[in-house]
Amino acid sequence: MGRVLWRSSMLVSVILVTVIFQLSIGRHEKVATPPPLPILPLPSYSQLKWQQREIIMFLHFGVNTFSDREWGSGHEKASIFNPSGLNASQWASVAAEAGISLMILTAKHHDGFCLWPSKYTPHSVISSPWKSGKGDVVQDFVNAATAQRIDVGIYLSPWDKHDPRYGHDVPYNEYYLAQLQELLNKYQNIREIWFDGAKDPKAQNVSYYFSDWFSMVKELQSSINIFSDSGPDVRWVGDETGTAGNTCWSTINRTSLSIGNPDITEYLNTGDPRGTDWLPAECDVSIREGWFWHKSESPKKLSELLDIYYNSVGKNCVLLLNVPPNTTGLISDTDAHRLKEFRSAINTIFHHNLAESCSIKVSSLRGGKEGVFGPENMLDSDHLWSYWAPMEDGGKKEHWIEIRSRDGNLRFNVIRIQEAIGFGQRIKEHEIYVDGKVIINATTVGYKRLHRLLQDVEHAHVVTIRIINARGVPLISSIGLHFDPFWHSRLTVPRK
Ligand code: FUL
Repeated sequence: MGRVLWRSSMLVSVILVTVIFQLSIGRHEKVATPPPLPILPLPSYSQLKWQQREIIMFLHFGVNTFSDREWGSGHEKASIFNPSGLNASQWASVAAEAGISLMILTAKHHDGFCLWPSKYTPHSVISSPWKSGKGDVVQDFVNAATAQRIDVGIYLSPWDKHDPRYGHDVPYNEYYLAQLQELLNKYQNIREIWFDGAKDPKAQNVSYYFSDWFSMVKELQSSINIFSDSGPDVRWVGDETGTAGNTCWSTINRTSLSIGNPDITEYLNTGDPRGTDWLPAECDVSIREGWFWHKSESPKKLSELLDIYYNSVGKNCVLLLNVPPNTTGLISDTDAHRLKEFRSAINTIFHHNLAESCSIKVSSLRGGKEGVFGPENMLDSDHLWSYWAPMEDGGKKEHWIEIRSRDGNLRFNVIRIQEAIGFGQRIKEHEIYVDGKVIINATTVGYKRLHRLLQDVEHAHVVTIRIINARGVPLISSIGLHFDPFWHSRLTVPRK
């Protein structure tokens, strides 16, 4: 009762203050209604940039490429690292053609071999025959990516099976920190750093000084995103299949997370609507079965990559797709070709938005018809700061968007909804109706939610999106009705 009274008196005072304000600025001057208050937690500038990338590329490369293994023993001879035609520009061209804006390289994997000439260990390119020990893969990678205007990231495995300091807390942490400083001082503008929680349970015990590592990273490069099971900027999604939860919050409680803890994978997969930290999920998966290149493996089919896309990017995550260079030091033609097909399929699906030729009605408008929060904002190319905002309602009313076809002939099989996450992730539950019949009953939306329908919708008149539960008024930055021709053919063409 007290709460209801408090709410009504708040509403009355908001209306009063608004009226007084309008009177005080005079009748002829128009000022815009300000945006609504955000709902915390919010993404940082770097997290927002990361989210908009949608697909990023992982490159697993190192001694495993030559030993045909996934996890090296740590006893590999540096002499096996000898790519006959390494050309990082080819990696960057493949990425650029696939519309990728960030590439992450395994500077050191669990085997401990370093792809750059580290002064803290001889177990690196220095001791390899490649370029007579004078090469630096990380430098080549950074140069090539930069030339294509692609950003770079680095993976530095905490688990090190080679270094004798591993197993001794202080010496190993000193070594690890020294390498972090070496990398982040030498190679500038690193946008993501990957701290992998993987480790054989039988491996030696060592405490990683994460707080020291993270502080050092932020000290050296301020616009970097730190990835680990527990962030602090990007979290692991909890599996390596490229699949986020059907419910996927970018919010979570960091205090409930720890790195390398197998018991938290489900929590990582779904996030937490009550989470106090903005920590969006990244879905890492390889284009092939393994993370490293193996002659015996081939890339996934286009239909599998599209499934992954819908299950990651389509569920509010960023897809980190691994494309491993081969023993020559190049991305194999088969993989490059598949990646190109993948990008072109995504472009084909989302290039045309049927909603653009429809009339859009909404349940209410913040600031009324004169305001700047109209439904047209959901059809422009700004998917963050231009959005439809309904009237504030104290959380009581239902909000809806009605997409009405002008000729009653809508044909689509994908529905896209995007929230203006700059104001916090809000939607808890939504439903979609086609001509009055419910076809989707789902939970979160976030930066992007894609519903790929089991059956094509044909000859539809009206599509209604109802937001039935949210952490505040929903703010929708974009909507789309699309037709995915690959999905359709997947149902009819038998899988090879
Ligand atoms: C895992 C590692 O063990 C794999 O080798 C790979 O690097 C993958 C991305 O993370 O945890």
